[in-house]
Amino acid sequence: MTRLLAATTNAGKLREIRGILAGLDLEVLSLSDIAPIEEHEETGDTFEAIARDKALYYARASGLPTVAEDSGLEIDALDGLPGITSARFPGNTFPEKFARLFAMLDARGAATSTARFVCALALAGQGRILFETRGTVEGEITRQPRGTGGFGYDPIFYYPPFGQTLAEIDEARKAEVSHRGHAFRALGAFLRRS
Ligand code: ITT
Repeated sequence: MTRLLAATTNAGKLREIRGILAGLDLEVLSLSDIAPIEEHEETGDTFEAIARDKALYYARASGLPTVAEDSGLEIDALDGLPGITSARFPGNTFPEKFARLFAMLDARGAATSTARFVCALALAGQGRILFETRGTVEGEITRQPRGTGGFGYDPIFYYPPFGQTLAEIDEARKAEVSHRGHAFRALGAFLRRS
């Protein structure tokens, strides 16, 4: 069985990644399964650049084939914010971050907006990038946060085909349509043929 390091410090991401890769003949290790590695500092200015840097950094430090992803929410009426700043967007809690985003929408005279989640994935090993892909899911921002599933911005991300937010559906159903589901299934297909 091949060992693969899923290099993320985000417990929500890790849970989803393990679920999506579950059918493969892979041992998916997390950062807490290996000797401590100093956290990587993100400096890139695109999802792809950050995912590549993270994958190369943790692959070098661990000596393991490593998958990393950089993800976030792009709100069209806010010119793509919070985007690559999604994790560090101001607010101590997600409800505080939501309130700030709603105030920014108000300032632009927008009640709501189309939006998407983006997941840039990079697989690194032998000192180089072996595979890259990007997954997205299109939806709308809802001003009434709903649901307790998922993580992060899921309660304000309304997915029209389901008529629900991504926090109102279970993890398997989210993975069928999500940015991360698309990206990690593409990784699974790559690993199966290589
Ligand atoms: P790692 O870099 O260690 O993987 P992180 O949380 O810092 O963890 P990112 O820099 O990629 O990761 O930031 C992604 C943020 O985007 C994440 O913290 C959430 O706030 C948001 N996000 C990403 N995917 C999401 C999803 O499926 N549902 C809700 N919010 C999501």
